Amino acid sequence: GVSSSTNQKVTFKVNSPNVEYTDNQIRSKYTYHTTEVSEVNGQYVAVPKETQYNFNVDTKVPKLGMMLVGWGGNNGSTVTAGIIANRRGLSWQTRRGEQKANYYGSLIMGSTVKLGTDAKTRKDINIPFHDLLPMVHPNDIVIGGWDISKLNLAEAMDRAQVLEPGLKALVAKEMASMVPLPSIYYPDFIAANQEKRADNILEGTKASMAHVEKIRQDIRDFKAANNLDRVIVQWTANTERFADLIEGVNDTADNLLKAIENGHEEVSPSTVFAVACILENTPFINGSPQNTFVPGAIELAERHRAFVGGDDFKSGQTKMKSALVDFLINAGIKLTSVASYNHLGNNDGKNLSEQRQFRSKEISKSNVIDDMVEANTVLYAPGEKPDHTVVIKYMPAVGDDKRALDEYYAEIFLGGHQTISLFNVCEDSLLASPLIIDLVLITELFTRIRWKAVSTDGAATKDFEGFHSVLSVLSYMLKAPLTPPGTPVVNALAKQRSALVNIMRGCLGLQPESDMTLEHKLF
Ligand code: NAI
Ligand code: DG6
Repeated sequence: GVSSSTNQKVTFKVNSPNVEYTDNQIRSKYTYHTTEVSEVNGQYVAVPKETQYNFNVDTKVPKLGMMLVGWGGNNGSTVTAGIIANRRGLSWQTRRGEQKANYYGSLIMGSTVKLGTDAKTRKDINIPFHDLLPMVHPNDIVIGGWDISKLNLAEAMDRAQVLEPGLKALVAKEMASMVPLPSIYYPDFIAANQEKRADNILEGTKASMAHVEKIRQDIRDFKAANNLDRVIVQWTANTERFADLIEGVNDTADNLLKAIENGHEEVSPSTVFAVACILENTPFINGSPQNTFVPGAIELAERHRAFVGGDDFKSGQTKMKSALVDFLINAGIKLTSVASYNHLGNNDGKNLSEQRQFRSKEISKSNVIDDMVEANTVLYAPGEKPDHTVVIKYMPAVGDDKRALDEYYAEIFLGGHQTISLFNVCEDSLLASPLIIDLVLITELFTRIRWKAVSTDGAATKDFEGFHSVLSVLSYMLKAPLTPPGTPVVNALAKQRSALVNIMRGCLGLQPESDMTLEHKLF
Protein backbone atom coordinates (compact mmCIF):
# COMPACT_ATOMS: atom_id res chain seq x y z
CA GLY A 1 0.00 0.00 0.00
CA VAL A 2 1.38 3.35 -0.99
CA SER A 3 0.11 5.92 1.43
CA SER A 4 -0.19 9.64 1.78
CA SER A 5 0.00 9.30 5.58
CA THR A 6 2.58 11.66 6.96
CA ASN A 7 3.92 9.45 9.76
CA GLN A 8 4.35 6.20 7.87
CA LYS A 9 7.85 4.71 7.96
CA VAL A 10 7.65 1.55 5.86
CA THR A 11 5.15 0.85 3.11
CA PHE A 12 4.54 -2.72 2.02
CA LYS A 13 4.00 -4.75 -1.07
CA VAL A 14 2.61 -8.27 -1.28
CA ASN A 15 4.98 -10.72 -2.90
CA SER A 16 2.78 -13.51 -4.24
CA PRO A 17 1.96 -15.11 -7.57
CA ASN A 18 -1.67 -14.20 -6.81
CA VAL A 19 -1.04 -10.48 -6.63
CA GLU A 20 -0.14 -8.11 -9.38
CA TYR A 21 0.60 -4.40 -9.12
CA THR A 22 -0.09 -2.41 -12.27
CA ASP A 23 0.29 1.34 -12.76
CA ASN A 24 -3.22 2.01 -11.51
CA GLN A 25 -4.45 -1.18 -9.86
CA ILE A 26 -3.74 -3.88 -7.30
CA ARG A 27 -5.09 -7.13 -8.75
CA SER A 28 -5.48 -10.15 -6.53
CA LYS A 29 -6.66 -13.72 -6.84
CA TYR A 30 -8.18 -14.78 -3.58
CA THR A 31 -9.62 -18.10 -2.45
CA TYR A 32 -12.55 -17.55 -0.11
CA HIS A 33 -13.22 -20.44 2.27
CA THR A 34 -16.66 -21.02 3.74
CA THR A 35 -18.47 -23.94 5.35
CA GLU A 36 -21.77 -25.06 3.92
CA VAL A 37 -24.05 -26.89 6.33
CA SER A 38 -26.98 -29.15 5.51
CA GLU A 39 -29.18 -31.23 7.75
CA VAL A 40 -29.18 -34.88 6.73
CA ASN A 41 -31.20 -37.42 8.74
CA GLY A 42 -31.29 -35.19 11.81
CA GLN A 43 -27.58 -34.46 11.66
CA TYR A 44 -25.65 -31.45 10.40
CA VAL A 45 -23.16 -32.15 7.66
CA ALA A 46 -20.53 -29.44 7.22
CA VAL A 47 -18.83 -29.17 3.84
CA PRO A 48 -15.81 -26.90 3.25
CA LYS A 49 -16.33 -24.72 0.17
CA GLU A 50 -13.99 -22.61 -1.88
CA THR A 51 -14.77 -19.67 -4.16
CA GLN A 52 -12.11 -17.98 -6.26
CA TYR A 53 -12.41 -14.22 -6.45
CA ASN A 54 -10.44 -11.72 -8.45
CA PHE A 55 -10.30 -8.30 -6.83
CA ASN A 56 -9.17 -5.15 -8.60
CA VAL A 57 -8.51 -2.06 -6.50
CA ASP A 58 -7.95 1.23 -8.27
CA THR A 59 -4.94 2.74 -6.56
CA LYS A 60 -5.43 6.32 -7.66
CA VAL A 61 -6.89 8.14 -4.69
CA PRO A 62 -9.46 10.72 -5.83
CA LYS A 63 -9.78 14.32 -4.78
CA LEU A 64 -12.69 13.89 -2.41
CA GLY A 65 -15.46 16.14 -1.16
CA MET A 66 -17.70 15.45 1.83
CA MET A 67 -21.06 17.21 2.00
CA LEU A 68 -22.86 17.09 5.33
CA VAL A 69 -26.59 17.53 5.76
CA GLY A 70 -26.78 19.34 9.10
CA TRP A 71 -23.35 20.89 8.59
CA GLY A 72 -24.05 23.63 11.14
CA GLY A 73 -24.87 21.17 13.93
CA ASN A 74 -22.63 19.96 16.75
CA ASN A 75 -21.20 17.09 14.71
CA GLY A 76 -20.90 19.08 11.49
CA SER A 77 -19.08 22.01 13.04
CA THR A 78 -16.87 19.79 15.22
CA VAL A 79 -15.71 17.48 12.43
CA THR A 80 -15.00 20.51 10.23
CA ALA A 81 -12.88 22.21 12.90
CA GLY A 82 -11.14 18.90 13.60
CA ILE A 83 -10.14 18.34 9.98
CA ILE A 84 -8.91 21.93 9.62
CA ALA A 85 -6.91 21.60 12.85
CA ASN A 86 -5.25 18.40 11.59
CA ARG A 87 -4.65 19.76 8.11
CA ARG A 88 -2.87 22.77 9.55
CA GLY A 89 -1.10 20.76 12.27
CA LEU A 90 -2.48 23.06 14.96
CA SER A 91 -1.72 23.06 18.70
CA TRP A 92 -3.57 25.12 21.29
CA GLN A 93 -3.48 25.68 25.02
CA THR A 94 -5.98 23.96 27.32
CA ARG A 95 -6.10 23.93 31.13
CA ARG A 96 -4.09 20.69 30.93
CA GLY A 97 -1.37 22.21 28.73
CA GLU A 98 -0.69 22.09 25.00
CA GLN A 99 -3.03 19.97 22.88
CA LYS A 100 -2.12 18.89 19.35
CA ALA A 101 -4.66 18.02 16.67
CA ASN A 102 -5.15 14.27 16.25
CA TYR A 103 -7.52 11.70 14.83
CA TYR A 104 -8.12 9.69 18.01
CA GLY A 105 -11.33 7.69 17.82
CA SER A 106 -11.02 7.04 14.10
CA LEU A 107 -10.69 3.35 13.29
CA ILE A 108 -8.84 4.14 10.08
CA MET A 109 -6.59 6.94 11.38
CA GLY A 110 -6.11 5.83 14.99
CA SER A 111 -5.77 2.04 14.91
CA THR A 112 -3.40 -0.54 13.48
CA VAL A 113 -3.86 -3.94 11.86
CA LYS A 114 -1.59 -6.93 11.97
CA LEU A 115 0.04 -7.42 8.58
CA GLY A 116 1.88 -10.62 9.51
CA THR A 117 4.80 -12.03 11.46
CA ASP A 118 8.37 -10.77 11.22
CA ALA A 119 10.46 -13.26 9.20
CA LYS A 120 13.35 -13.04 11.69
CA THR A 121 11.98 -12.20 15.14
CA ARG A 122 8.58 -13.94 14.72
CA LYS A 123 6.96 -10.90 16.29
CA ASP A 124 3.78 -9.33 14.90
CA ILE A 125 4.19 -6.57 12.36
CA ASN A 126 1.39 -4.05 12.74
CA ILE A 127 0.70 -1.23 10.34
CA PRO A 128 -1.63 1.78 10.49
CA PHE A 129 -5.09 0.74 9.29
CA HIS A 130 -4.93 3.63 6.84
CA ASP A 131 -1.99 2.01 5.05
CA LEU A 132 -3.65 -1.35 4.33
CA LEU A 133 -4.99 -0.14 0.96
CA PRO A 134 -4.61 3.25 -0.71
CA MET A 135 -7.10 5.56 0.99
CA VAL A 136 -7.87 9.26 0.99
CA HIS A 137 -6.21 11.14 3.85
CA PRO A 138 -8.84 13.07 5.85
CA ASN A 139 -6.67 16.21 5.73
CA ASP A 140 -7.34 16.29 1.99
CA ILE A 141 -11.15 16.16 2.21
CA VAL A 142 -12.96 19.29 1.00
CA ILE A 143 -15.98 19.95 3.22
CA GLY A 144 -19.33 21.51 2.41
CA GLY A 145 -23.02 20.94 3.03
CA TRP A 146 -26.48 22.13 3.94
CA ASP A 147 -28.26 23.30 7.07
CA ILE A 148 -31.68 24.74 7.79
CA SER A 149 -29.87 27.20 10.06
CA LYS A 150 -27.90 29.92 8.33
CA LEU A 151 -25.12 30.46 10.88
CA ASN A 152 -21.68 30.22 9.35
CA LEU A 153 -19.46 27.43 10.64
CA ALA A 154 -17.59 29.66 13.11
CA GLU A 155 -20.87 30.78 14.68
CA ALA A 156 -22.16 27.22 14.56
CA MET A 157 -19.04 26.03 16.40
CA ASP A 158 -19.69 28.64 19.12
CA ARG A 159 -23.31 27.58 19.39
CA ALA A 160 -22.26 23.94 19.75
CA GLN A 161 -20.10 24.64 22.83
CA VAL A 162 -17.91 21.62 22.18
CA LEU A 163 -14.39 22.88 21.43
CA GLU A 164 -11.78 24.66 23.55
CA PRO A 165 -11.50 28.43 23.06
CA GLY A 166 -7.85 28.10 22.00
CA LEU A 167 -8.75 25.82 19.10
CA LYS A 168 -11.79 27.87 18.13
CA ALA A 169 -9.71 31.04 17.89
CA LEU A 170 -7.30 29.36 15.48
CA VAL A 171 -9.95 28.03 13.08
CA ALA A 172 -12.62 30.75 13.39
CA LYS A 173 -11.49 32.85 10.45
CA GLU A 174 -11.46 29.92 8.01
CA MET A 175 -14.76 28.60 9.35
CA ALA A 176 -16.48 32.00 9.15
CA SER A 177 -16.16 31.76 5.39
CA MET A 178 -18.02 28.44 5.34
CA VAL A 179 -21.77 28.91 5.07
CA PRO A 180 -24.24 26.03 4.76
CA LEU A 181 -26.42 25.84 1.67
CA PRO A 182 -30.15 26.29 2.30
CA SER A 183 -31.88 22.97 2.93
CA ILE A 184 -35.29 21.38 2.85
CA TYR A 185 -37.45 21.59 5.95
CA TYR A 186 -40.62 19.55 6.39
CA PRO A 187 -41.58 20.54 9.95
CA ASP A 188 -43.55 17.39 10.71
CA PHE A 189 -40.40 15.22 10.62
CA ILE A 190 -38.28 16.85 13.34
CA ALA A 191 -39.29 18.15 16.75
CA ALA A 192 -41.36 21.34 16.90
CA ASN A 193 -38.70 22.78 19.22
CA GLN A 194 -36.36 23.09 16.20
CA GLU A 195 -38.54 25.60 14.37
CA LYS A 196 -36.64 28.70 15.52
CA ARG A 197 -33.48 27.32 13.96
CA ALA A 198 -35.01 27.00 10.50
CA ASP A 199 -34.01 30.26 8.83
CA ASN A 200 -32.15 28.88 5.80
CA ILE A 201 -34.73 26.89 3.92
CA LEU A 202 -35.86 26.18 0.39
CA GLU A 203 -39.42 26.93 -0.54
CA GLY A 204 -41.94 24.12 -0.03
CA THR A 205 -42.73 22.00 3.02
CA LYS A 206 -43.37 18.71 1.24
CA ALA A 207 -41.23 16.47 -0.96
CA SER A 208 -40.87 17.58 -4.55
CA MET A 209 -38.79 16.85 -7.62
CA ALA A 210 -37.69 20.49 -7.47
CA HIS A 211 -36.01 19.67 -4.13
CA VAL A 212 -34.38 16.56 -5.57
CA GLU A 213 -33.09 18.56 -8.54
CA LYS A 214 -31.79 21.40 -6.35
CA ILE A 215 -29.80 19.00 -4.16
CA ARG A 216 -28.38 17.31 -7.25
CA GLN A 217 -27.38 20.71 -8.63
CA ASP A 218 -25.76 21.63 -5.28
CA ILE A 219 -23.63 18.47 -5.47
CA ARG A 220 -22.59 19.19 -9.04
CA ASP A 221 -21.76 22.82 -8.21
CA PHE A 222 -19.68 21.82 -5.17
CA LYS A 223 -17.84 19.25 -7.24
CA ALA A 224 -17.08 21.72 -10.02
CA ALA A 225 -16.15 24.60 -7.72
CA ASN A 226 -13.60 22.45 -5.89
CA ASN A 227 -12.44 20.39 -8.81
CA LEU A 228 -13.43 17.13 -7.13
CA ASP A 229 -13.37 13.60 -8.53
CA ARG A 230 -15.99 12.33 -6.09
CA VAL A 231 -18.37 13.55 -3.41
CA ILE A 232 -19.85 11.64 -0.49
CA VAL A 233 -22.93 12.95 1.31
CA GLN A 234 -23.69 12.18 4.92
CA TRP A 235 -26.82 12.92 6.97
CA THR A 236 -25.80 14.32 10.34
CA ALA A 237 -28.91 16.47 10.64
CA ASN A 238 -31.60 16.11 13.27
CA THR A 239 -33.16 12.76 13.96
CA GLU A 240 -36.45 12.54 12.12
CA ARG A 241 -39.52 10.56 13.07
CA PHE A 242 -40.00 7.30 11.17
CA ALA A 243 -41.89 7.62 7.90
CA ASP A 244 -44.94 5.35 7.65
CA LEU A 245 -44.38 2.53 5.18
CA ILE A 246 -47.29 2.74 2.77
CA GLU A 247 -48.02 0.47 -0.14
CA GLY A 248 -47.93 2.47 -3.37
CA VAL A 249 -45.93 5.29 -1.77
CA ASN A 250 -42.51 4.17 -0.61
CA ASP A 251 -42.55 0.42 -1.21
CA THR A 252 -40.89 0.46 -4.65
CA ALA A 253 -38.46 2.74 -6.48
CA ASP A 254 -41.08 3.86 -9.01
CA ASN A 255 -43.71 4.49 -6.35
CA LEU A 256 -41.24 6.53 -4.31
CA LEU A 257 -40.34 8.70 -7.29
CA LYS A 258 -44.06 9.17 -7.99
CA ALA A 259 -44.70 10.03 -4.33
CA ILE A 260 -42.00 12.71 -4.49
CA GLU A 261 -43.51 14.13 -7.66
CA ASN A 262 -46.92 14.22 -5.98
CA GLY A 263 -45.60 15.82 -2.79
CA HIS A 264 -46.69 12.95 -0.56
CA GLU A 265 -46.35 13.91 3.09
CA GLU A 266 -44.77 10.63 4.17
CA VAL A 267 -41.56 11.28 2.22
CA SER A 268 -39.00 12.68 4.66
CA PRO A 269 -36.26 15.22 3.95
CA SER A 270 -33.62 12.54 4.51
CA THR A 271 -35.24 10.28 1.92
CA VAL A 272 -35.34 13.19 -0.55
CA PHE A 273 -31.59 13.68 0.04
CA ALA A 274 -31.00 9.94 -0.40
CA VAL A 275 -32.94 9.87 -3.67
CA ALA A 276 -31.08 12.94 -4.99
CA CYS A 277 -27.73 11.33 -4.15
CA ILE A 278 -28.69 7.98 -5.68
CA LEU A 279 -29.76 9.67 -8.91
CA GLU A 280 -26.52 11.65 -8.86
CA ASN A 281 -24.52 8.46 -8.20
CA THR A 282 -23.13 9.99 -5.05
CA PRO A 283 -22.79 7.71 -2.01
CA PHE A 284 -25.19 8.68 0.79
CA ILE A 285 -24.75 7.65 4.43
CA ASN A 286 -27.39 8.13 7.09
CA GLY A 287 -25.90 8.98 10.51
CA SER A 288 -29.28 9.24 12.24
CA PRO A 289 -31.70 6.49 13.20
CA GLN A 290 -34.81 7.21 11.12
CA ASN A 291 -35.92 4.93 8.27
CA THR A 292 -34.53 7.10 5.48
CA PHE A 293 -33.95 3.97 3.42
CA VAL A 294 -37.53 2.93 2.86
CA PRO A 295 -37.77 -0.13 0.56
CA GLY A 296 -38.26 2.11 -2.49
CA ALA A 297 -35.02 3.97 -1.76
CA ILE A 298 -33.07 0.73 -1.50
CA GLU A 299 -34.53 -0.52 -4.75
CA LEU A 300 -33.62 2.77 -6.43
CA ALA A 301 -30.04 2.52 -5.12
CA GLU A 302 -29.76 -1.04 -6.45
CA ARG A 303 -31.15 0.04 -9.80
CA HIS A 304 -28.57 2.81 -10.13
CA ARG A 305 -25.75 0.83 -8.50
CA ALA A 306 -25.34 3.75 -6.12
CA PHE A 307 -23.86 3.24 -2.67
CA VAL A 308 -25.86 3.81 0.50
CA GLY A 309 -25.05 3.14 4.15
CA GLY A 310 -26.67 3.57 7.56
CA ASP A 311 -28.16 3.89 10.06
CA ASP A 312 -27.20 6.01 13.10
CA PHE A 313 -23.62 6.62 14.23
CA LYS A 314 -22.51 4.10 16.88
CA SER A 315 -20.45 6.30 19.11
CA GLY A 316 -20.64 5.61 22.84
CA GLN A 317 -23.16 3.57 24.77
CA THR A 318 -24.10 1.34 21.84
CA LYS A 319 -20.49 0.77 20.85
CA MET A 320 -19.80 -0.49 24.38
CA LYS A 321 -22.95 -2.59 24.20
CA SER A 322 -22.04 -4.24 20.92
CA ALA A 323 -18.68 -5.23 22.41
CA LEU A 324 -19.81 -6.16 25.92
CA VAL A 325 -22.89 -8.21 25.02
CA ASP A 326 -20.85 -10.16 22.48
CA PHE A 327 -18.27 -10.86 25.19
CA LEU A 328 -20.82 -11.88 27.87
CA ILE A 329 -22.92 -14.16 25.69
CA ASN A 330 -19.90 -15.73 24.01
CA ALA A 331 -18.42 -16.31 27.46
CA GLY A 332 -21.46 -18.47 28.17
CA ILE A 333 -22.92 -15.95 30.64
CA LYS A 334 -26.69 -15.54 30.39
CA LEU A 335 -27.43 -11.85 30.04
CA THR A 336 -30.95 -11.32 31.41
CA SER A 337 -31.39 -7.54 31.28
CA VAL A 338 -29.84 -4.35 29.98
CA ALA A 339 -31.02 -0.97 31.25
CA SER A 340 -29.56 2.00 29.36
CA TYR A 341 -30.12 5.56 30.51
CA ASN A 342 -28.81 8.70 28.80
CA HIS A 343 -29.02 12.33 29.57
CA LEU A 344 -27.57 15.06 27.44
CA GLY A 345 -28.02 18.78 26.90
CA ASN A 346 -27.15 19.50 23.28
CA ASN A 347 -29.54 20.23 20.43
CA ASP A 348 -29.71 16.52 19.59
CA GLY A 349 -31.04 15.90 23.12
CA LYS A 350 -33.54 18.73 22.69
CA ASN A 351 -34.83 17.26 19.42
CA LEU A 352 -35.02 13.78 20.97
CA SER A 353 -37.12 15.11 23.84
CA GLU A 354 -40.17 14.74 21.63
CA GLN A 355 -41.72 11.29 21.55
CA ARG A 356 -41.65 10.55 17.82
CA GLN A 357 -37.99 11.45 17.38
CA PHE A 358 -37.09 9.60 20.60
CA ARG A 359 -38.90 6.55 19.23
CA SER A 360 -36.55 6.48 16.18
CA LYS A 361 -33.54 6.49 18.50
CA GLU A 362 -35.10 3.94 20.84
CA ILE A 363 -35.52 1.51 17.95
CA SER A 364 -31.95 1.83 16.68
CA LYS A 365 -30.49 1.55 20.19
CA SER A 366 -32.61 -1.48 21.08
CA ASN A 367 -31.93 -3.96 18.29
CA VAL A 368 -28.18 -4.23 18.77
CA ILE A 369 -28.15 -7.39 20.86
CA ASP A 370 -30.66 -9.48 18.93
CA ASP A 371 -28.29 -11.44 16.70
CA MET A 372 -25.97 -12.35 19.57
CA VAL A 373 -28.90 -13.62 21.67
CA GLU A 374 -30.40 -15.59 18.79
CA ALA A 375 -27.06 -17.25 18.01
CA ASN A 376 -26.74 -18.76 21.48
CA THR A 377 -29.23 -21.61 21.48
CA VAL A 378 -27.63 -23.06 24.60
CA LEU A 379 -28.52 -20.11 26.84
CA TYR A 380 -31.73 -18.88 25.21
CA ALA A 381 -34.85 -20.79 24.11
CA PRO A 382 -36.26 -19.81 20.68
CA GLY A 383 -37.77 -16.33 20.98
CA GLU A 384 -36.35 -15.75 24.48
CA LYS A 385 -34.65 -12.37 24.91
CA PRO A 386 -33.09 -10.38 27.72
CA ASP A 387 -35.17 -7.42 28.98
CA HIS A 388 -33.79 -4.30 27.34
CA THR A 389 -34.79 -0.71 28.00
CA VAL A 390 -33.51 2.59 26.60
CA VAL A 391 -34.19 5.95 28.23
CA ILE A 392 -33.02 9.38 26.96
CA LYS A 393 -33.60 12.60 28.88
CA TYR A 394 -32.81 16.18 27.84
CA MET A 395 -30.75 17.93 30.52
CA PRO A 396 -29.55 21.28 29.12
CA ALA A 397 -26.91 21.86 31.81
CA VAL A 398 -24.62 19.00 30.71
CA GLY A 399 -24.46 20.28 27.11
CA ASP A 400 -22.66 17.97 24.70
CA ASP A 401 -21.06 15.98 27.55
CA LYS A 402 -23.48 13.10 27.35
CA ARG A 403 -23.90 10.81 30.33
CA ALA A 404 -24.75 7.18 29.64
CA LEU A 405 -25.54 4.83 32.52
CA ASP A 406 -25.92 1.13 31.84
CA GLU A 407 -26.72 -1.83 34.02
CA TYR A 408 -26.06 -5.28 32.61
CA TYR A 409 -27.58 -8.06 34.71
CA ALA A 410 -26.67 -11.67 34.01
CA GLU A 411 -27.16 -15.16 35.34
CA ILE A 412 -23.97 -17.08 36.11
CA PHE A 413 -23.11 -20.59 37.37
CA LEU A 414 -25.75 -22.37 39.47
CA GLY A 415 -28.16 -19.45 39.77
CA GLY A 416 -25.64 -16.79 40.80
CA HIS A 417 -25.90 -13.29 39.38
CA GLN A 418 -23.51 -10.74 37.96
CA THR A 419 -24.34 -7.05 37.79
CA ILE A 420 -22.15 -4.73 35.75
CA SER A 421 -22.69 -0.98 36.02
CA LEU A 422 -21.19 1.43 33.53
CA PHE A 423 -21.04 5.18 33.75
CA ASN A 424 -19.88 6.54 30.42
CA VAL A 425 -19.29 10.28 30.15
CA CYS A 426 -18.37 11.35 26.66
CA GLU A 427 -18.33 14.48 24.60
CA ASP A 428 -20.81 13.23 22.07
CA SER A 429 -19.62 15.22 19.07
CA LEU A 430 -15.99 14.33 19.70
CA LEU A 431 -16.98 10.66 19.53
CA ALA A 432 -19.12 11.08 16.42
CA SER A 433 -16.70 13.22 14.37
CA PRO A 434 -14.07 10.50 13.78
CA LEU A 435 -16.86 8.12 12.74
CA ILE A 436 -18.00 10.62 10.13
CA ILE A 437 -14.45 10.57 8.77
CA ASP A 438 -14.18 6.75 8.83
CA LEU A 439 -17.51 6.36 7.04
CA VAL A 440 -16.32 8.63 4.26
CA LEU A 441 -12.89 7.02 3.91
CA ILE A 442 -14.24 3.47 3.82
CA THR A 443 -17.11 4.30 1.48
CA GLU A 444 -14.73 6.02 -0.91
CA LEU A 445 -12.38 3.02 -0.87
CA PHE A 446 -15.22 0.63 -1.70
CA THR A 447 -16.17 2.68 -4.75
CA ARG A 448 -12.72 1.66 -6.14
CA ILE A 449 -12.97 -2.10 -5.56
CA ARG A 450 -14.29 -4.45 -8.25
CA TRP A 451 -14.68 -8.20 -7.99
CA LYS A 452 -15.24 -11.19 -10.19
CA ALA A 453 -15.90 -14.80 -9.18
CA VAL A 454 -13.94 -17.34 -11.20
CA SER A 455 -14.94 -20.60 -9.52
CA THR A 456 -16.31 -23.47 -11.51
CA ASP A 457 -18.98 -24.25 -8.90
CA GLY A 458 -21.65 -22.05 -10.44
CA ALA A 459 -20.65 -18.90 -8.57
CA ALA A 460 -18.65 -17.58 -11.52
CA THR A 461 -19.52 -14.14 -12.90
CA LYS A 462 -18.86 -12.86 -16.40
CA ASP A 463 -17.74 -9.33 -15.69
CA PHE A 464 -16.19 -7.39 -12.87
CA GLU A 465 -18.82 -5.98 -10.50
CA GLY A 466 -18.87 -3.55 -7.62
CA PHE A 467 -19.95 -4.27 -4.06
CA HIS A 468 -23.69 -4.33 -3.32
CA SER A 469 -25.31 -0.88 -3.12
CA VAL A 470 -25.94 -1.34 0.59
CA LEU A 471 -22.47 -1.07 2.09
CA SER A 472 -22.66 -3.30 5.15
CA VAL A 473 -18.87 -3.02 5.60
CA LEU A 474 -19.69 0.27 7.35
CA SER A 475 -21.40 -1.60 10.21
CA TYR A 476 -18.66 -0.92 12.77
CA MET A 477 -19.57 2.77 12.76
CA LEU A 478 -23.36 2.31 12.82
CA LYS A 479 -25.90 1.34 15.47
CA ALA A 480 -28.47 -0.28 13.19
CA PRO A 481 -26.39 -1.52 10.26
CA LEU A 482 -28.17 -1.57 6.98
CA THR A 483 -27.47 -4.75 5.00
CA PRO A 484 -28.48 -5.89 1.53
CA PRO A 485 -32.15 -7.03 1.61
CA GLY A 486 -32.47 -10.54 3.02
CA THR A 487 -28.94 -10.72 4.45
CA PRO A 488 -28.15 -11.01 8.16
CA VAL A 489 -27.23 -8.06 10.37
CA VAL A 490 -24.05 -8.46 12.40
CA ASN A 491 -23.95 -6.23 15.47
CA ALA A 492 -20.91 -7.62 17.33
CA LEU A 493 -18.21 -4.96 17.18
CA ALA A 494 -15.24 -7.31 16.83
CA LYS A 495 -16.87 -9.23 13.96
CA GLN A 496 -17.68 -5.97 12.19
CA ARG A 497 -14.04 -4.91 12.43
CA SER A 498 -12.64 -8.21 11.25
CA ALA A 499 -15.02 -8.33 8.28
CA LEU A 500 -13.64 -5.01 7.11
CA VAL A 501 -9.99 -5.90 7.73
CA ASN A 502 -10.29 -9.30 6.10
CA ILE A 503 -12.10 -8.06 2.99
CA MET A 504 -9.29 -5.54 2.57
CA ARG A 505 -6.73 -8.33 3.06
CA GLY A 506 -8.54 -10.38 0.43
CA CYS A 507 -8.03 -7.50 -2.00
CA LEU A 508 -4.33 -7.97 -1.36
CA GLY A 509 -4.48 -11.74 -1.82
CA LEU A 510 -3.81 -12.23 1.89
CA GLN A 511 -5.60 -14.77 4.08
CA PRO A 512 -7.89 -13.46 6.83
CA GLU A 513 -6.17 -12.81 10.14
CA SER A 514 -7.39 -15.91 11.96
CA ASP A 515 -5.58 -15.35 15.27
CA MET A 516 -4.63 -19.06 15.29
CA THR A 517 -0.89 -18.20 15.60
CA LEU A 518 -0.03 -21.87 15.21
CA GLU A 519 3.58 -20.78 14.66
CA HIS A 520 3.76 -20.04 18.39
CA LYS A 521 1.78 -22.98 19.67
CA LEU A 522 3.29 -26.20 18.31
CA PHE A 523 6.22 -28.34 19.55
P1 NAI B 1 -27.40 18.96 16.09
O1 NAI B 1 -28.83 19.15 16.44
O2 NAI B 1 -26.39 19.80 16.76
O3 NAI B 1 -27.19 19.16 14.52
C1 NAI B 1 -28.15 18.84 13.57
C2 NAI B 1 -28.19 19.95 12.53
O4 NAI B 1 -29.08 19.56 11.51
C3 NAI B 1 -28.70 21.27 13.05
O5 NAI B 1 -27.77 22.29 12.79
C4 NAI B 1 -30.00 21.51 12.30
O6 NAI B 1 -30.22 22.86 12.05
C5 NAI B 1 -29.76 20.69 11.05
N1 NAI B 1 -30.93 20.22 10.31
C6 NAI B 1 -32.09 19.71 10.76
N2 NAI B 1 -32.88 19.34 9.74
C7 NAI B 1 -32.19 19.60 8.61
C8 NAI B 1 -32.45 19.41 7.23
N3 NAI B 1 -33.60 18.92 6.81
N4 NAI B 1 -31.50 19.77 6.35
C9 NAI B 1 -30.33 20.30 6.75
N5 NAI B 1 -30.02 20.50 8.04
C10 NAI B 1 -30.94 20.16 8.95
O7 NAI B 1 -27.13 17.42 16.32
P2 NAI B 1 -25.73 16.63 16.37
O8 NAI B 1 -25.34 16.46 17.78
O9 NAI B 1 -24.79 17.24 15.43
O10 NAI B 1 -26.19 15.21 15.85
C11 NAI B 1 -26.61 15.09 14.51
C12 NAI B 1 -27.36 13.79 14.28
O11 NAI B 1 -26.47 12.71 14.49
C13 NAI B 1 -28.55 13.57 15.20
O12 NAI B 1 -29.60 12.99 14.49
C14 NAI B 1 -28.02 12.59 16.20
O13 NAI B 1 -29.03 11.80 16.77
C15 NAI B 1 -27.10 11.78 15.33
N6 NAI B 1 -26.12 11.06 16.11
C16 NAI B 1 -25.21 11.73 16.88
C17 NAI B 1 -24.26 11.03 17.60
C18 NAI B 1 -23.22 11.66 18.44
O14 NAI B 1 -22.48 10.97 19.11
N7 NAI B 1 -23.08 12.96 18.43
C19 NAI B 1 -24.24 9.57 17.56
C20 NAI B 1 -25.30 8.98 16.80
C21 NAI B 1 -26.15 9.72 16.05
C1 DG6 C 1 -28.67 10.17 23.49
O1 DG6 C 1 -28.68 8.82 23.49
C2 DG6 C 1 -28.49 10.84 22.19
C3 DG6 C 1 -28.06 10.03 21.03
O2 DG6 C 1 -28.07 10.78 19.85
C4 DG6 C 1 -26.76 9.41 21.26
O3 DG6 C 1 -25.86 10.25 21.91
C5 DG6 C 1 -26.12 8.90 20.05
O4 DG6 C 1 -27.10 8.23 19.32
C6 DG6 C 1 -24.99 8.01 20.43
O5 DG6 C 1 -25.47 6.81 20.84
P1 DG6 C 1 -24.58 5.69 21.43
O6 DG6 C 1 -25.57 4.71 21.95
O7 DG6 C 1 -23.75 5.13 20.36
O8 DG6 C 1 -23.79 6.34 22.52
